[in-house]
Amino acid sequence: MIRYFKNSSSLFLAAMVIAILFSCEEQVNIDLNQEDFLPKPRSIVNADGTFEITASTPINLLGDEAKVGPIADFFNERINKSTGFELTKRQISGASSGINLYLIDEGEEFSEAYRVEITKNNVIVSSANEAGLFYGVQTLLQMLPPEIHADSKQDIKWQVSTGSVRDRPAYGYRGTMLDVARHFFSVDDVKRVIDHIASYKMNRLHLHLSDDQGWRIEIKAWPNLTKIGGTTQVGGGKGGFYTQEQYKDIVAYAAKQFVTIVPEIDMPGHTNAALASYAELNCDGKATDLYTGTEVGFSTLCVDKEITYKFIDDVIRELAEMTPGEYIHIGGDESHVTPIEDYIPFMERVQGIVSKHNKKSMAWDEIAHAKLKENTIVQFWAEEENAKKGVMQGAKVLMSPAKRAYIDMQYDSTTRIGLHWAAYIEADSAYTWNLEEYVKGVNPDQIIGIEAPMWTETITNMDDIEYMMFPRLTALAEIGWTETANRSWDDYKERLARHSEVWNVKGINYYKSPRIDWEQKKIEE
Ligand code: TNX
Repeated sequence: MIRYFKNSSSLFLAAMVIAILFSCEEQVNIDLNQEDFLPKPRSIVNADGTFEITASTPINLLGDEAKVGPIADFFNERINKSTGFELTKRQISGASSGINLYLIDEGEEFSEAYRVEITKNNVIVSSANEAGLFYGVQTLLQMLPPEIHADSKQDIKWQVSTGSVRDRPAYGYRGTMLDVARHFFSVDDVKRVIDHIASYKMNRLHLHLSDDQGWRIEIKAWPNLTKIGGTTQVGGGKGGFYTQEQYKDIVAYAAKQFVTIVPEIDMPGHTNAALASYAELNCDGKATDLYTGTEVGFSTLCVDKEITYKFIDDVIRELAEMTPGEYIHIGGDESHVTPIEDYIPFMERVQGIVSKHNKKSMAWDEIAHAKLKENTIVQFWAEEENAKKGVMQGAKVLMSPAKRAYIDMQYDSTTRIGLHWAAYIEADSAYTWNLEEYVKGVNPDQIIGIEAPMWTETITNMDDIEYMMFPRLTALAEIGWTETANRSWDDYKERLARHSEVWNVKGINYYKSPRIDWEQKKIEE
């Protein structure tokens, strides 16, 4: 079964010969090197010729059907509306004509690595793991005409160029954060964000589930958190929250696209919604008023009260029970009214609660003031000193430098939404940096990856989210996926311009950055 790998180069030679023989046939020949892949794959080999998907193309499942079947279903679902096809799945034992999804049962040392090999007769997407197979399918989708994303049937030929792609990510953690506390977003909105990030091979969605302005996750032991704390948001709107069933639905939806949800309960600061819901969490025993403004740093849990730790234990326990991912994010940022001598033992104790529930802690970089538990991740956003303090304690760092990776920042001073306290982040500024060099003293092997946070003080609906995401999400996804040596702004911006046709088809209102020539057309032979 593994033989085609060894012979792949001769297979391509054969494919090329066949392609030349049949070159009089009418076909669109796209050079694979001109494809608008985002993020850029590690290696691309072009061949002459095309493979066409028709209504009768089968999807061959090679390997464990329970694992490969859902990935075939995902592909079918994605292409169904635009093609009108429902491709037949069949379990077979060797690659055949059609689209082959091949889960190799041995021998790949890199998780998420995949290959896509295309000849005139077949497509073989292969990987040693399901995530890799899924990314191979995402790459195949990027090879198809942009109209593949239309929601009505299109009368065009569904051709892809022959050749091969071999690929694997540079970093294992590639994510986005969505702040659902400042403004609440529906389950459907969160699912659309998951679709977006997964299509660029990101694999984590961090949900900022609590802050001064709102508590967004049902906790059965503390019902007022949502009954009271869930009823507001910035600007005074009605807020909202996810029931545990809805949260589990989000987790399951994300898992199908190999995205892990990282839930955050921010503490000891950013806690006004909880403090307004339960008087006993306050040192003076009085509930605060609900808050709908955008100030930060004015609230704190009462670190001296035992009830505070009972509260945290209940919240983390319920959250851990419905979160299959390994991390619980415990915030720890901007606790300006918690004295440092209180902050440190508090963050140490909360890490212990997280481990007790068999999860690992993640927290904003301020946590490095405290003693870190083994496996705690420091999320760098503001203070390089904190990131360095973290690695000196042996911790790994997640990179979210606000000056480059905060997708709630305005593009320039005229952007109608967004903040600019860290920087204006134009399309090129989001792209032209790398994880290895950003903080001197934090080395590649100490970095787990990248996360692009979307804070939502000024962002109120899906249209706003997409406007701030595109075209920066693709830049940050590529920084996490593609090795630095294989990236360049000039090459990226051309791929991006061509890829924007996908956003047009999907109805995404993206920012038409003047740094990009959006009229760039696909180079056709
Ligand atoms: C800083 S980043 C914050 C958030 C704000 C954000 C706005 C971080 C850990 N804290 O509370 O929403 O700036 O950009």
